[in-house]
Amino acid sequence: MSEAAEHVLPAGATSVRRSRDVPLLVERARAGDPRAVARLITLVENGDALLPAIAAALAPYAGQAQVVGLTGSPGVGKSTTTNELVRALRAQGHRVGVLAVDPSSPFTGGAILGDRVRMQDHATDPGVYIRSMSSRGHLGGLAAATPQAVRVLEGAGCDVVLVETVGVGQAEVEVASLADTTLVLLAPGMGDAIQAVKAGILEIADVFVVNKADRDGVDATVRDIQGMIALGERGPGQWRPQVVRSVAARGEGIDDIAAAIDKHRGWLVEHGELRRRQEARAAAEIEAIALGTLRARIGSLRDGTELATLATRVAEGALDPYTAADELLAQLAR
Ligand SMILES: Nc1nc2c(ncn2[C@@H]2O[C@H](COP(=O)(O)OP(=O)(O)OP(=O)(O)O)[C@@H](O)[C@H]2O)c(=O)[nH]1
Ligand SMILES: [Mg+2]
Repeated sequence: MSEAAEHVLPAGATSVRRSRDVPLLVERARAGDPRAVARLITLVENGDALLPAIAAALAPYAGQAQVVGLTGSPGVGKSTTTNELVRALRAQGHRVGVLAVDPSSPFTGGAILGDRVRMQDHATDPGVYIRSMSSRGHLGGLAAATPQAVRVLEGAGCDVVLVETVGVGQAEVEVASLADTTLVLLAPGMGDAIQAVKAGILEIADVFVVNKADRDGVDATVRDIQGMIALGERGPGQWRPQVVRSVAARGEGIDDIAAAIDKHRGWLVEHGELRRRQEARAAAEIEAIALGTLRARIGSLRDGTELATLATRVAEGALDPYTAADELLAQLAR
C-alpha cells in the first residue's frame, strides 16, 4: 500500500495489521479492535518470537471465557451448528469467539473456506470474532497454538469461545481436550458411532449431537450412542454425556444444544471440575512448552560440539550412553 493510500484508512489501521508492539496490540484487542485480535492470532499461529511476550501480556485474562469444543467427521455439520450456536449465544448477549482449526492440514484448506461461507451470517457483527487456524509454522502444532489463540479471544472480551476441529483422530482429541465442554457431532448412517468408540471419543464427549436428524436412521444412531454411554462406568456424581438431536441446517435443536452446554457448565462448576480442567490444561501447556524448549536446545547442541564430543566418546567405548545423556542434560540446564 502506498503512503498516500494509508492516509485515508482509519488511524493506525495499517500499523496495527503489521505491528510488533505487543502492549499496543493487547490494548487495542482489549478495546475490541478486530485488526489487533487478528494480528495477535497471526503471531500466535506463526509461532512468532513474540509469543512469550504475548502470553505474558494475556496471562491476566486466562480462564475468563467458556471454551466449547465441537468435533466430528468432515461434513457432519460442525460449522452449520457453530453458526447457529453463535446466533443463540448472541441473542443471550454473549460476546463470542470462533476458532475453526484443522489439525490434519498444515494449510488453510477448502474446508475452512466452507466454514467462512457458512459462518458468513455473523461477518459484520462486532460481538463475534471468527478465525480459521492452521498449524502452519508452529512448532507444537495446533495443540500448542490453540490455547494461546483462545487467550487472545478471552483478552478481547469474548466470554464464550467455540473451537471447531475436523475429524475424530488423536490430534482432534488433543484439541478437544482444550475445551471446558466438548461436543461430538455425529450423523445418522455414517458409521460414526463405532468409529467414535475406536477413536476414544466417548471419553472426551460431554455432549453428543446427532445432527442431520432429518435423515433416516437417526433413532438407530441415538440408540447406539445411548447404548455406549450405558456401558461406560460412572461413579456417583460423575457426568453422564447428554445426547441431543439437531437439524442445524434448519436451526432446529440448537436451543437443546445450548441447554446441554449450560447444564454441563453447571456441573463443572458445582463439582470443582472447571478449575481442575483448567489446571490440567495449564499443566499440559507448560509441559509442551518446556519439552519444545528442550528439544530446540538439544537441536542446537547437535549443531555444536557438545553432543558430537559425547558421541565420539560413546562410539569409542570411553563412555556409556546413559552417562552421556546425563551429561547432555546437565549441559542443557547450564
Ligand atoms: N440434511 C442436513 N444437512 C445438513 C444439516 N446440517 C448441515 N447440513 C449440511 O451438511 C453440509 C456440511 O455442513 P458443515 O457445517 O460444513 O459441516 P462441517 O462438519 O463443518 O464440515 P467440515 O468443516 O468440512 O468438516 C452442508 O451442506 C450443510 O448444509 C442437517 O441438519 N441436515
Ligand atoms: Mg466446518
